[in-house]
Amino acid sequence: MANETNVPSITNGFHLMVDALKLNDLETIYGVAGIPVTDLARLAQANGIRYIGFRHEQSAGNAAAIAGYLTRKPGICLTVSAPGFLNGMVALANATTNGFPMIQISGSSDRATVDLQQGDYEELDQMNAAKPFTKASYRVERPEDIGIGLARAIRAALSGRPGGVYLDVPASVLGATLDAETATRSLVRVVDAAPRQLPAQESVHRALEVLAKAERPLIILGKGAAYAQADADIRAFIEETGIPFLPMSMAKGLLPDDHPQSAAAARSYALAQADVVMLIGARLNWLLGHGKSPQWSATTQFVQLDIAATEIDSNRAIAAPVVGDIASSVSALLATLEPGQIRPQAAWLKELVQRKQHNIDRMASHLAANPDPMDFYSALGAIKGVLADKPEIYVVNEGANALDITRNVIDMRLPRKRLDSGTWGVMGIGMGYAIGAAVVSGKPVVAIEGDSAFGFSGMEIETICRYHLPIVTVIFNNGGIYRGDDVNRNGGADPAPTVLMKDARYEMLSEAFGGVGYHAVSPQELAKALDDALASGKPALINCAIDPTAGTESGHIGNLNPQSSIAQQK
Ligand code: ADP
Ligand code: TPW
Ligand code: MG
Repeated sequence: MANETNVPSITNGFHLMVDALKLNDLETIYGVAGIPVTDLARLAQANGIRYIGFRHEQSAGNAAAIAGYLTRKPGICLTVSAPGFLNGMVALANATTNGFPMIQISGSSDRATVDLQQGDYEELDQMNAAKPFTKASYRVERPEDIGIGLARAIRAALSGRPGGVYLDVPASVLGATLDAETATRSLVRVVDAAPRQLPAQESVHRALEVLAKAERPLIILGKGAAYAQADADIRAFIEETGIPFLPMSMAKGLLPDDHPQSAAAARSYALAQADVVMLIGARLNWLLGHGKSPQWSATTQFVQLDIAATEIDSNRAIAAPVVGDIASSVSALLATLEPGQIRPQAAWLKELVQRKQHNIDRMASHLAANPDPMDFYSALGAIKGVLADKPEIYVVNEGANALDITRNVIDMRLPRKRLDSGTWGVMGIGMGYAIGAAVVSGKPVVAIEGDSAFGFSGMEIETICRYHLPIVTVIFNNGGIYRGDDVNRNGGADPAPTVLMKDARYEMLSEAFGGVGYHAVSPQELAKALDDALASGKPALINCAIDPTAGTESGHIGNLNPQSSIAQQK
């Protein structure tokens, strides 16, 4: 009756935020509830948004970030004020660093009190705290700005190089009322949030000319290429030109790792010997030795495809930049390429094949050895066997040795199936990425985790069990960070800085929450456990006993530890 008598119906900030998310097809929220966002989570769930509640905001944020990477829609993370906000910030900063689209929406305390620093509950100037770690940081101050605020956040997260965006929503804005008609009009559905960015045609010609002069060309695929979802065109360009390619870790599977043109097994040789390198969505950062000596030749010329113009010449001069989105750039290259224009020298391809074979043989003998206790290779040999006919499975991976050796051993055959520590080499992404991947895809996930790496997000095993997600966590338990055999240099009873509990029964964590737990001490037990766990489709954790002396300090990047000409005391 009231509506028929000119009394406008009323809505509030909670409803507006839910409506704004739904209007933009943002269908999942990853978060931790509490003041002032509990009712936002409840209302979202009531209105058909899937809400995944975590044990720690960092994992919620990591799930949102990887969901963004996989779906090209910003992953939404919901946090409470101050400490919850800060817990989520590591994930938001990591998303920005890796180029994953994500929005962290956080409740915040009373503006007037916060700004006069009068000591509010969970007081923090969150919007400004977020700025250095994000692509953009906004605050909504009025309920009628929720729609435009979310629209700005979506566009900032998705356009150009994707990244993490912070959206601050004070408690008062969530609770504020306004009339339903004004509210409806204030909502914004974002049109074309990641517009195509066409490369200049002259840049396309220049790139092809540089490649045409190459004798020993090489293509490096990065996670920007994987994110672009231009899989068929990238493959066509590589196959038509015959140029060997090298995938960065998260670009593995863009073309299958067993593709004849893959130079992965001859990586250092290929980097050092190539005369022209084409980077497709990969930065010349530390992961590529900054493009400099000793890994690279000083005379190598570069072609670089990237959406961010400022990435060009960041570490080395780029002879042929192609600035645009990768789908448009690769399609322009294909359209402009003339038959036979690019021909790698036969001798180059032959050298790479020989180097590859040598390394593949060496790897095969590592994998076949059957040491007791297991080392990383024998354990991974077992996992490789089980995953061989299951290319659709996601592999999440973190650790040091557990990361580096898995990356080399486990082949990927489909794009965007490998999710790992990425640009920062960060620990703590494991369970969050596994949950995000399982939620958006409904597909099984195998998380291969160092025992230290696992600890950063281990409590999310409860989340995995609570939502019945098909995630199998494999822990490479070598009793520590890098190794489990270091000693206390003062001879005291405390363990050494890198040592963790050697005989920890991590599998019981899974059992505690109704999941299955396995303890594997041989490759046969590990293969059987993984097979059974995947067949069941239920949450499981496999604790693998790995030789505490099997790893090396810092895995493959021990050279990054500070060196000093003065010998260490003791
Ligand atoms: P990796 O770690 O695999 O080497 P990086 O994260 O260092 O990859 O590099 C990815 C690059 O891809 C970034 O420079 C980013 O700007 C770029 N990029 C991301 N998405 C796109 C896209 N759709 N089109 C073009 N470039 C992109
Ligand atoms: C957020 C430093 C790099 S690798 C690693 C740490 C703590 C763990 C290595 O041990 P793990 O693997 O996982 O058992 P393994 O197989 O070699 O024994 N804090 C953060 N990120 C990083 N990278 C670190 C610390 C680190
Ligand atoms: Mg370890």
